[in-house]
Amino acid sequence: MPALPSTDHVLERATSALQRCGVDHLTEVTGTGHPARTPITGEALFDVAVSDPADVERAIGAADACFRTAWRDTPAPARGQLVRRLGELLREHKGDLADIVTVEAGKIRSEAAGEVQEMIDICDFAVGLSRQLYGRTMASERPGHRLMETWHPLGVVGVVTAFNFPVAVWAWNTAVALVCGDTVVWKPSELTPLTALACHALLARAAADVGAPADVHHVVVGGRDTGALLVDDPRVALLSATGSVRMGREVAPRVAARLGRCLLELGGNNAAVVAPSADLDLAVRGVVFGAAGTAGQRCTTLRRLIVHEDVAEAVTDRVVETYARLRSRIGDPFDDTTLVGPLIGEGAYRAMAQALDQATAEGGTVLGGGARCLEKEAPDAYYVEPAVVSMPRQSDIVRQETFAPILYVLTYRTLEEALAVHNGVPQGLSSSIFTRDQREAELFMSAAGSDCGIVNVNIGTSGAEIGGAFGGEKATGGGRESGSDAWRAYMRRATNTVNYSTELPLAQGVSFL
Ligand code: UN1
Repeated sequence: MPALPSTDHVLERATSALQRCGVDHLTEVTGTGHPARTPITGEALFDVAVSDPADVERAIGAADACFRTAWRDTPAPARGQLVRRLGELLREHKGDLADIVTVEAGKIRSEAAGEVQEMIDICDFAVGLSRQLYGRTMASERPGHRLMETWHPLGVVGVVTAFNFPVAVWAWNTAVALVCGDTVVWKPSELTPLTALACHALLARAAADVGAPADVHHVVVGGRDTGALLVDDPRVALLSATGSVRMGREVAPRVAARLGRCLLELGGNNAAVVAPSADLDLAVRGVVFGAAGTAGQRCTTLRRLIVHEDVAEAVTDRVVETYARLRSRIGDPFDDTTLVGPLIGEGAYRAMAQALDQATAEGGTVLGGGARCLEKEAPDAYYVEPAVVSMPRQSDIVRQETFAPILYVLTYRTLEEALAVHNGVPQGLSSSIFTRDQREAELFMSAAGSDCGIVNVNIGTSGAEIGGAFGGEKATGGGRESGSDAWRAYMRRATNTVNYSTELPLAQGVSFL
């Protein structure tokens, strides 16, 4: 098992990466601080300043003023130049940002680098988008009239992100919001303030380099109370929040009460159906990455395996065998041989242990994994063996999202039955089917198939590319971020009717005067 580094070593790595990104951490330390921690050892690194309500007020005020006086009137392709420069700086500092992601979120090297790549990709996408904020022209029913739509910037976008994708989800929102002419106030998870300070420093540098106003972007550091100030402020035109269903249920009615806009990306309880015709080698690899990757802490993590009874034993045995091999690859996420890093903290570990107990009480059998590891070396860190649990049916615990590496295995006889189980959970983020039968694949993607926002064939549930719209249905919140036409959520649409005739015909044939 890869040995753990000391907290001092992790601190040194974080500090030098932060400095290269343009953050001098010493200036961030204040009396009323908030400790930045690393899940690698579970210990505190140093304090960062927490924003008080006056800081949040100043951030929103400055972002709002910048929107009104400068950014919304800057041509979109010129706004794109800011994002182009940000993309260049992200390329230059890919290793530094990946280091900070590993320090704060505990992601293994390749996944941390992949997350930064996702930021670079969305910057490329957004630069192209800055010349493609297209509106339609419609045929007017009146002679001498033109009917069209124009997309305008919306205002301040409040971005609230979670610990598990501390930089990519910010980048999806921010790169797109900036080219759309919005300004951004970002509240990162209180578990990952350092990644936020690094991203903010890089964006500030990009703004200085291209002559964009510094106030296009602000970071506020804090917990729920800080987030609530964004939620309730009428100047925040769009609140884009990623997190738990519980958080979404609190946020959505409050934003609705002021008739603001919300974009929610909440929990998933993602499943893969493995059909008898599936390529089992491919399916097992897809399942294991989806379920054990990122130590089960993606919103797209595979949590339920719905496998046909003819192949259930073969698939389950192979997944359990592969999980057993993972056991020697749990540990220091900075070590290149590690595949499973730490859970974010004690709460996540307790939730996992409780879920395993409940699963057993509901008739489940733990087929492998579930134990805590490395507790002697790092008593405050929480490393776990990813668990596979066979369930007799989709009981209560299976219907919940436990943000930890637990894969529940259920079997099915007919595809109809598999679909009922698949869709029989409150969440609707990501889904996949492993099959070589085209009818099954098409049915799974049809209106009568998976009810999720992401529906895959012969790949796992996680690891979506930025080019598609990302988000889900039902309790996942309905929002879409990232690619495709998700940009529309960050703009307001004006419908324009222009009369270039000398007459004034009224629509619907109405006559008046
Ligand atoms: C998340 O876990 O909040 O599709 C985002 C994926 C990543 C994004 C996950 N591209 O797994």
